[in-house]
Amino acid sequence: MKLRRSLLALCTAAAAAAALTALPFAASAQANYKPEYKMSLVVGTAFPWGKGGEIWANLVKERTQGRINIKLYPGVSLIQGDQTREFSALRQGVIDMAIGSTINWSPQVKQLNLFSMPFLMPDYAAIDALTQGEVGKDIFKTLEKAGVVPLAWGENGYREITNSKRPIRTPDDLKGLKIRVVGSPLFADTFTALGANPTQMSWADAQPAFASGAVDGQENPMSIFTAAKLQNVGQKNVTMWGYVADPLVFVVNKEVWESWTPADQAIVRQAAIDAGKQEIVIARKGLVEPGQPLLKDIEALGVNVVKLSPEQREAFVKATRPVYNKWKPTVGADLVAKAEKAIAARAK
Ligand code: X2X
Repeated sequence: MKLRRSLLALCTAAAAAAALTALPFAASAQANYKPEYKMSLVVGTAFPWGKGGEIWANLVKERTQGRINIKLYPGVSLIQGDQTREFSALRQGVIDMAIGSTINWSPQVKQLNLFSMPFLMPDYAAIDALTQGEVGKDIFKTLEKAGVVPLAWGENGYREITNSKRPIRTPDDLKGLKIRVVGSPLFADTFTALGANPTQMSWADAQPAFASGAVDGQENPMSIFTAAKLQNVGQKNVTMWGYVADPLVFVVNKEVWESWTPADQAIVRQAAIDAGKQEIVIARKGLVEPGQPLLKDIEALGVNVVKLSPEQREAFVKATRPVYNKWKPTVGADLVAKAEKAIAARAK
């Protein structure tokens, strides 16, 4: 009896001692945590992209029991709407984490222009062959070297051409149209090669420019078209040409990442992977099912949707081939070759 009591006392003392040493550690780890982490996004939760951000933030909050609390900043509001500055701001710590388009970060990370090379990726299986394969791993290594922590892939989508003037079926139909393009010079080259008149502006500036008629057209995924209601700002002609698609990348600022315990890092990484998978399904909704129901919804809004025959599409491929070749060395000849090989070997 006496022995049992002293054993019990010993165990209690040991447990108390363990608690005493464990407690300050946990408390100090958490003391470094910010009350709120800022997540940058170009668009909000009405769009698949913003939904992905919401899913990621919610999963992290739930799985860390609120230790990591993420707030969404859509409209790239932490950098006054200038989406091409997002990557630098992430590196500097103005932004804690982001889901960013490869296009917006490509001025700083030239390899990301890969996805904007005209007509590189003929179908969704081709996008997956890149992001989920060796090319995706190489690009993550590049991003790590550039000073951020990449965690998972998502998707904005295939960028289709729209305009207020006329249906586009041939490169000639693009002649003279003023087309708003995103931040990478590769886009200016592509639209110049097609005879259009490209003008670079942020997404924030673009929408009033469509409304006023200052620009005639633009290119964006159909999920962006519908959520932003571009039919209401004159964009009545859509051509499904699938010339480029922009994946999204889930990343965290390096210092923020290093301030988290390994267990919390694992939670944030897995949550990004889970959110990315869900986001890709949302982004493709209505476009991968037979008959592409999303296009019927868009037609019902009074929009003319042109689908190109393989021959018609080929004319655009041909017209933009010099741009593709010009950009190969900038993107990296080895990376482009690896991507072409992965696409040729994809399971269709
Ligand atoms: O600006 C665009 O076109 C958008 C919203 O698609 C991106 O941020 C790349």
